[in-house]
Amino acid sequence: MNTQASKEAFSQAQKLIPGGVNSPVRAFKSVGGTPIFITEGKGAYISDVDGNKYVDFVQSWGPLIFGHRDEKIEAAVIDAVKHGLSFGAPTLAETELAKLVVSFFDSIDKVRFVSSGTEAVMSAIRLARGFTSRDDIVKFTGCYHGHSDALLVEAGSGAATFGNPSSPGVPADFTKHTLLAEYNNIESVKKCFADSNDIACVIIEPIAGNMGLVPADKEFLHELRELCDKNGALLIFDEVMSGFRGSVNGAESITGVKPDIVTLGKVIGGGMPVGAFGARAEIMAKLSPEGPVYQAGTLSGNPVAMAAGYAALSKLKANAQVISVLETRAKRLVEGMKAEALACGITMQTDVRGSMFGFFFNDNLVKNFNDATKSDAELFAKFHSGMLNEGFYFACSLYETGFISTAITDEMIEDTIKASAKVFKEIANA
Ligand code: HOZ
Repeated sequence: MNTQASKEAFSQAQKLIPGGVNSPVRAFKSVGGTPIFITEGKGAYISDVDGNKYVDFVQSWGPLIFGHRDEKIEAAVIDAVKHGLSFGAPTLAETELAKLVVSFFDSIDKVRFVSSGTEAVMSAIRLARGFTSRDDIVKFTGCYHGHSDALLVEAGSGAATFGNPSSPGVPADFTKHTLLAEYNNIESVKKCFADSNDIACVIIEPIAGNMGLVPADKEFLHELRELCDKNGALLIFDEVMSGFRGSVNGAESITGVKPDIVTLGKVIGGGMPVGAFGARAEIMAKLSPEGPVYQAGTLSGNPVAMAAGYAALSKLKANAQVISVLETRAKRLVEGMKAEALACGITMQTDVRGSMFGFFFNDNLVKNFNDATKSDAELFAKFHSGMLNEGFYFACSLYETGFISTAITDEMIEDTIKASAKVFKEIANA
């Protein structure tokens, strides 16, 4: 496969943009080679500057559940653009999207829109602190909640990919209120509550997607809920990635555990930059201008982003069963690849939640970040570049998740499995 134009584009970009990218994990550093530069996407496919075409299992890291250039979303965006790009004043579109979001989540009475997942989570933490009048927070090693100071501690995603789970530039004073626990280990959370009586909230990705895909055990989440209630702390589900991916009604509908605050992003923007956080009315009433907890943004509730989000979510409202169709495809994909790997003597651990899928080259089950780090990163890199060469675009880090969109057909899944068989054979025979 010729990727010369991408190589040249990357070299130009590196002269002007740190690392040549505007989000670190995109740089392909952990899988080797250079990132491919995308020219366009349509349905299940993306094309690059060299004219290569790939089946896209990244889907812009989650937002594009209906694939690239979904007709309804595209039309909604074009229509919104014709009315004006931004007003910094209320529009009907915000209330319409809010109504839709609230209709999906039992735990959300009111929602505020922001422009990114990072912003949503940062604001949710402030709200939890304001509501409880406490300072400490508990987060889990390997969970990623965006790049705000207090949360960039032992974080997953790009932070883990580059071995800097806690970043320089974050003053120790800013993270002294962040307590760390181990995912799926309730004793580690009990220890946090024993160490501090000032815990405002526990934040968790109930379906972790930033240390690879590692869903939380149901029982663990139930115990977490009980611990929070017993200690007067709020439970935050960070569903920026898993929202409308694991289930249309949130992880609460899969696990039976109701959070106090939910953070959202990705799918709710239909591909435009949007984040949101929501909770029951009593908690949201603390937020300015109703209450004293301050949070604001010039582009918050941007009309074009609201239109894209509304188009995406209303499609999901009308076709909620689509998640189980995607789940069946995702299961077939990982089971198929796992069997092909095994035939070549390679052991894979796989998991699926709705349209999210994950795999580790690991002999043992992965239940937390420590387990994930024991996966074979070199093998992952070989698999990634082999699949890219065959025309299949997977996330370029083992600490990320794969996504199926409705544009990916059963036939494409079978083609992916066939390609994986070829790649595993090449790896085994090398
Ligand atoms: N942190 C994002 C996925 N977990 C990656 C964002 C990006 O590089 O676009």
